[in-house]
Parts: sequence; structure tokens; C-alpha cells
Amino acid sequence: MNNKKELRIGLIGCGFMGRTHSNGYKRVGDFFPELAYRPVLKAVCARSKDRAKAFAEQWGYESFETDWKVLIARDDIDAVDICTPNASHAEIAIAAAAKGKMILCEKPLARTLAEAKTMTDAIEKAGVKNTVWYNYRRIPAVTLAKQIIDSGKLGKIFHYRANFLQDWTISPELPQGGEGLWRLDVDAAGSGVTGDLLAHCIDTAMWLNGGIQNVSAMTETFIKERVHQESGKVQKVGIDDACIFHCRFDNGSLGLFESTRYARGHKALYTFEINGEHASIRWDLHNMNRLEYFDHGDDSIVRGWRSILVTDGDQPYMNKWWVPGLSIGYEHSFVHQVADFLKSLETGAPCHPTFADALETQKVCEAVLASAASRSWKETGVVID
Ligand code: SOE
Repeated sequence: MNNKKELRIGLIGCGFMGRTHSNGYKRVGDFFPELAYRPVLKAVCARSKDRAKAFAEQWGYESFETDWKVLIARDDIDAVDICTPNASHAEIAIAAAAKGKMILCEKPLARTLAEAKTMTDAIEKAGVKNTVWYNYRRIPAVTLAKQIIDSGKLGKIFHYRANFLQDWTISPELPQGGEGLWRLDVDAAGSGVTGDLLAHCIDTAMWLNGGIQNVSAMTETFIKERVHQESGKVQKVGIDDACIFHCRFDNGSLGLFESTRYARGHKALYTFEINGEHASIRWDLHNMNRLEYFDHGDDSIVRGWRSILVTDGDQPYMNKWWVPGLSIGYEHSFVHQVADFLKSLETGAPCHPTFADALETQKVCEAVLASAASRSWKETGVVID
């Protein structure tokens, strides 16, 4: 362990994502012992001293700060992990890049395309290593879907369908702003389900099925006003509570996407399905270790949807965990992203999705919101090699 190179982490933000990333840093060495680098939890930052101190103690950070500018200026920090609400991603990433720090940024990259472009330019100019936490790519069943699609088994792709359904904002009594609920405040988040949930679906979709050319969308804000936790006043709700869009991919296939926080009974139902000429694939976050696969090439008398339990050692990431048949969870996707980031330091290869990849996702989000606002089709401008 001691002969490993250190990657000294400075984490900014102590919410839900701060915990998922910290867990990733802590577990990675136990399950990926071959890596040349090991994360060192150097410092955590939150505006509240009590919060930062308590988080540092609970998760084992060596120190804490209350000002992110102080954290990014420290010589003993190699990588800055941005887990703050979306509104501060750009300022922190640009400043950290100027100081030569590596950057791991929570999704979505930014509130708007303009912010995301400025961030990506800054990162590229500084030449610093970077990644964006679109973690669902690294759920083994989703990575397996990518391998199957890339092997050509599906043939020509006709359809891509994705949903991300939740139900946690139905109550009009729920305030906007502040801890966790900043996702309902347009100034902090930039958008509602489009940036928070559809961005995940778009990231996965373009990874699996290539670029999205153009979109036609509709959005709705069901609850028009909510009390703001910080001002205590009733304020207009500026986010999209629900968004539906359809689109055309570069490969000629048609896409259909839906996300809402008003689907009573659904907590985090992320699903996708892809239909090709020879085969189809579907996946469901509530049953995340299974990948469903239909192959028209099967003998007709046994042809049907197979439910593949993705736990075998020859399936993605699974040789790192238990024995075949035993499952892993949501948190492992973050461990995998840390492992892949550390590996990328050894190989010099990018750790996808990079800021440049996340910028393409941001282009689709922006086009979706513009299409809904103007009730017209929009070109995304996405370019995927
Ligand atoms: C919102 O409820 C949320 O926590 C998102 O912010 C995450 O990105 C998503 O993975 C789960 O849902």
C-alpha cells in the first residue's frame, strides 16, 4: 500500500453525492489492489464549519475547510471533487483548473451550455485530467449492454427509449432551495428533471447509441410556486417538473425520453430499451444487476427475452467483487468510476465521460429546453466521433 502513488483528494460539498464519492475513494483500494494510485482523503469543504468537521470525522478526511478557494489553493491537494449544487460548478472548476488541479465534477456539468463551454475550455487550456460523474455507465449490466451493442449483435438500431421517473416533489408543501431541495430552485440547478435526470439518460444513450441530432420536447411545471427555504418567501418555480422529448440519432434511429418527479409510486425508475434489427436490450435500475436480452437468432422454439444476472467474473467489473450469483449495488458504480479514474492516471488515457463528453450531453439538454420553450424542433449541434 505504501509504495502506491497518492492522489490527494479535496472534496467540495458534503451532501448525498459527497457521501457516494467518499465511499468510492475509501473502498477502491480494497477491491482494485492492482492500481498504482491510491486516493488520500486530504480535505473536505463545506460552508458550515460544524458540517465540514463532522463530515471529515465521519468519513476520515484529514482536515476540513469552509472556503473552497482556500481548499483549491492548497499544495497538498492533487484533485478537486466538485459535489456542490450546479450553480457553483463552473466557478470552482475554472478556478481549480487554473491552479493545475485535476477535476472530478458531479453531473450535470453546469446549469447552461454557455457555462459548460467555458468550463470545458478552461479544463482543456489547463490540460488537467478530468471526469464527470455520470455513474450509471459503470453499473456492470449497463457496461455489458455497451459491450453487446459494440459487438454488433443488435445489427442496425431502430429505437432507443429511456425513462427516469420519480415521485418525491408531488407535495405543494415541499419548499424549494437549500439542502437537497436546491434541485427545485432554478437559480441553483439551472433546470429541473432535464439537467438532473434526463442528463443521465442522454449520457447513457449517446454512449450506447451515438450522437443525438435534433429534438422536439415538451416540459411542464405542475406546481407554480413554492416557499423558498432561504428567503422564507413564496417564489415562482422556474424548473421543469416533467419533460418528454423525442429525437433522431446520427445512426438514423428514433429516440423517446421521459422524465418526471410526479410519477406516483416510482422512486428512481431509470430504464432504457434499445431495439435493433437482430436483437434488443433493456435495463431497469430497480433491478440493476439484470440485463434483459432478446436475440432473434435463437432457435424459434426457445426464443424469448433472457434475463441475464450480471454477476459472473467475465462480466464487466464483477471479477472484483464476490462470487457468481451475488449482487452489488448503486454505490459500486462510484467505486468503479474512481477505479477507472485512477487507472487513467497510469495509462494517460481519458476517463470518460470527460468534460468534453459531458458538454455534448449539455448541448442536448439545452436543445431540449429550447425546443420546449419554442414548441419547435431544435438541432443539438452534438458531434460524437
Ligand atoms: C435526484 O433525486 C437524484 O438524486 C439525482 O440528482 C441523481 O443524479 C440521480 O442519480 C438520482 O436522483
